[in-house]
Amino acid sequence: MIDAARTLVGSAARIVTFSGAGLSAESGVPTFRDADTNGFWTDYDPAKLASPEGFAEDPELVYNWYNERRRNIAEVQPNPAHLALAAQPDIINVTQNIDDLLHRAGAKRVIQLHGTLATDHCNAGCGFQESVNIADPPPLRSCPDCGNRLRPSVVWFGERLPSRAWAEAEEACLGCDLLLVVGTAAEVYPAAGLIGLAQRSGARIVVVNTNPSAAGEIADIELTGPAGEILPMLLNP
Ligand code: BV8
Repeated sequence: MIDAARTLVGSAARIVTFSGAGLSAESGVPTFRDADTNGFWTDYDPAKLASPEGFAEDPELVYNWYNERRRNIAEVQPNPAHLALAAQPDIINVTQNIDDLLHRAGAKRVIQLHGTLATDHCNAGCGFQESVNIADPPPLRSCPDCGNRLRPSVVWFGERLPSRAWAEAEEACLGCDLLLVVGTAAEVYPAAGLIGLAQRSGARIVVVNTNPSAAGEIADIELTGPAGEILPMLLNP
């Protein structure tokens, strides 16, 4: 299977990757689905905390939960999967991840559909935003411009995706001839809809995942195993 996938990679002119939490798992960043194996997921329901309602109900809890995740990401390193992608400058990386590991691996073309932990912005939408030091993040605080709260610049459940990132991701998936789907359960929409969009536009689909996923049903090739082992085998010359 890996040889067949390598042949697809070799003959593809425009490769796009669509990734999720599994891409960063081997770096030591907990995913959403294996919540029972690590601290900051076990006590909380991500879908509840990662929502405007959750933030409104307990802004301190939600903001501190993101700061815990910020410190975790600051302490870990890109893994061989991030590095293998970063070594291919022509690949466009569409990711649901809010970490900066692809950027730190040197990837130049990264589209973050669900935002980033590296920035806060005004929850009231006045336009204020500022970068934060994820290694030593600031506390929950008010917007200096309008007095409302600042929040992490991530997309919460029930919120629309950033329109520019969405447009760029759609264009990339419509125009690609190979979509590598890496480390995602492919259950969160509208992001997961990009896989079907690419396929309907004629792209071949290769899935890399340690477990079966919804993407497997429409994949041309499904490679089962850790991204940190498979992507170097798939992409390195
Ligand atoms: C929207 C940022 C509408 C925040 C995230 C009911 C009510 C409200 C909404 C909905 C609803 N029903 C459906 C919806 C839509 C909802 C949705 O899809 N819900 C799902 C749960 C059914 N979507 C939304 O709400 C979206 N917005 O619809 O707005 C709208 C429209 C117009 C105008 C206004 C509003 C917004 C969704 C974005 C939510 N934000 N993240 C944060 O991180 O805190 S989603 C979150 O899930 C992350 O981004 C994560 O990446 C993403 C998806 O999860 P995965 O990446 O797939 O991670 P997961 O843990 O699930 O899986 C990991 C995979 O990796 C597994 O398959 C595993 O096997 C694999 N793996 C593990 N280790 C490895 C590996 N693979 C390879 N190698 C390894 N080593």
